[in-house]
Amino acid sequence: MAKKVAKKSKAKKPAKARSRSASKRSSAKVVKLKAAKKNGKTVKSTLPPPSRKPFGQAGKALDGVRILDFTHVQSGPTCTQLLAWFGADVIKVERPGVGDITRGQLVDMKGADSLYFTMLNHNKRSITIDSKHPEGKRVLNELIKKCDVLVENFAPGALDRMGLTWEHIHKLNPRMIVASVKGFGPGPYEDCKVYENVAQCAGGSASTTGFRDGPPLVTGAQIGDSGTGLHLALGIVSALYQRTRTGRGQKVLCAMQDGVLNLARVKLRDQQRLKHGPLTEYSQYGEGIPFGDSVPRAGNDSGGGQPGRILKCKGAPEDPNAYIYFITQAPVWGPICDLIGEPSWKTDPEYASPRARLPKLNQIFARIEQWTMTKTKFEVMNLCNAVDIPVGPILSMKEIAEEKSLRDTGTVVEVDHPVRGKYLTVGNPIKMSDSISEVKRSPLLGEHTDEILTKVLGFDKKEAAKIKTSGALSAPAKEDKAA
Ligand code: CAO
Repeated sequence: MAKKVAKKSKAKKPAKARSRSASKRSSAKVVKLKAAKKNGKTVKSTLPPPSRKPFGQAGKALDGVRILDFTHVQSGPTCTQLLAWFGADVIKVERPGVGDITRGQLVDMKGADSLYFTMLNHNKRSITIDSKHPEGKRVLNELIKKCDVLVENFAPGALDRMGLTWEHIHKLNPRMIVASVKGFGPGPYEDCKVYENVAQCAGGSASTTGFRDGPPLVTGAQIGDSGTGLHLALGIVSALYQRTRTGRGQKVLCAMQDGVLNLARVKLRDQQRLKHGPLTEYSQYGEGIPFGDSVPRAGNDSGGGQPGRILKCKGAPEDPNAYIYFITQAPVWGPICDLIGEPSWKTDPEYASPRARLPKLNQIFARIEQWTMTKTKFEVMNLCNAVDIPVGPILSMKEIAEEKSLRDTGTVVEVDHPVRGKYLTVGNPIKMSDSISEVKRSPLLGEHTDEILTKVLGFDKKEAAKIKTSGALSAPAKEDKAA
C-alpha cells in the first residue's frame, strides 16, 4: 500500500490547461496592481509574497481564537479538537472530580485516561468548574468575557439550567458565538438525548445500510458524533468570519439527525428517483426483485453512478479483510475486460455499454471476482491503478496503524502521555500549506486550572486561592457512608 502505484504516463491536458489559465489570471492581476498609480506615483503591489517557511510551518490558522469548551463524549470534543489543531486556545471545562465521562469509559489501562478521551481531546487545556456553584458561575462568566466561542453538547436545556442562556451570554459578551450539538433540531424530538447510533437511525443511514434481506445496520464510522462535530466546526469558523463584518456573535446549531442526513443525501436522491422507475444500479434490479416505496438497503452496491462491489481476493474468506472494492467505471471498461481475460466483452453488445451491463451486474462481478481471487488485494490494487481502474483494498485497522505513508503525512500520529505512555491517534486530516497542525497530548483533569485562573482570567494569587477553597473547582467531599 505504501508503494506508489505505477501509472501509465498520460497527457493530462485539461488539468494543465486549467492550471495555466489560473496562473495567467493571477499574473494578470499582479501586473495590473503593479501598474496602478495614485497621485501620479506608482503604488507598489500589496499582494503578499508566498510563504518562505516549509509546508505547514507559517503559523496557526486560528491563532488568537479562544474557545470555551463545554463539550463531552464525542460529538462536541471532535469539533473543539479540530479547532485546537488549527491553533485555537481551547479551554475544556470539566466537572470537578469526574471530568468528561469518557475519561473513565472503555478503560484499557488502570489509572490512565481512556483512549476514548485522549483521542478526542488533544491540544486542549483543562479546568475543573462546578457550573452550579456560585463561585463556579462567577469564573464561567469571566471566561465568557475572555473567549470567542462557547461550544457545548449537553442534553437539551442543560446550558439554560446552568443559567447560561443565550441572553445572559450575549449580554456579557456580544461577540461570543454559542455553538451547540443537539440530537434533533426544533420539532417533536427536540428534547431527546441522543447518542451516535440513535442519530444514524434517525438520519436515514441505518435504513439504507446493510443487505436487503437483513436488518438495518449502523456503520463503524461515527457519522453521528464525529460527523456532526465536523459540521459544527465549519459553522463556527463561518460565524467567526461573519463576525469580522458584523462584530456580533451568533448561535450555531447542528442537530445530529441533520448531520447524518446530510451525509446520507444520496439516499434521499434515490428516494425521489424511485418515483420514476427502479434503481438500476442496485443489485436487486438485476435480480428481478421489485422495489418498494422507500430506498432499500443495497449491500455493497456503489452509491454513485458507477457500479461497484466488494469482491474476494486471495486469502478470503479465512482472512476477513482479503477483499477489494471494485468499481466498473464506464471509461475503463476496456482495461477491465483485458485484465480479467474477457476482451470480447469490449465489443459484445451484451456487455459493451453501461446500460447493457446493468441487468447483469451480479454475473459481471462474479467473473471479476474469479480474477481478483487469484491475487492479493494489493496486487489487484497495483494492477488496476496502473490502468486507472478505481479500486480500494479493505484495510484492517491493524494495516492502517502500520501504514507508513499515513505516519509520514501526520494522519496517524504517535503521542506520548505522562500516564499511559505512547499511543497512536488520528492526527488532523486537513492539511494546510501555511498552518502548523501539531498533535499535543490531551490534558489531565484540571491540569490547567491554576494557569487559566491567573493567566487567562487575571485573578491574583489570593483571589485564585479563594476561588479554589470555595469548593467551586473541586469535587465535593465523599459522603460519610456511616452517616
Ligand atoms: N458542573 C456541574 N454540572 C455539570 C457540569 C459541570 N461542570 N457539566 C455537566 N453538568 C451537568 C449538566 O448541567 C446536567 O445537569 P442537569 O440535568 O441538572 O441540567 C448533567 O450534568 C448531565 O448533563 P447531560 O444531560 O448533558 O449528560 P448525560 O450524560 O445525561 O447525557 C448525552 C449525555 C450525550 C446523551 C446528552 O448530553 C446529549 O443528548 N447531548 C446532545 C447530543 C450529543 O451531543 N450527543 C452525542 C454524544 S456522543 O455519543
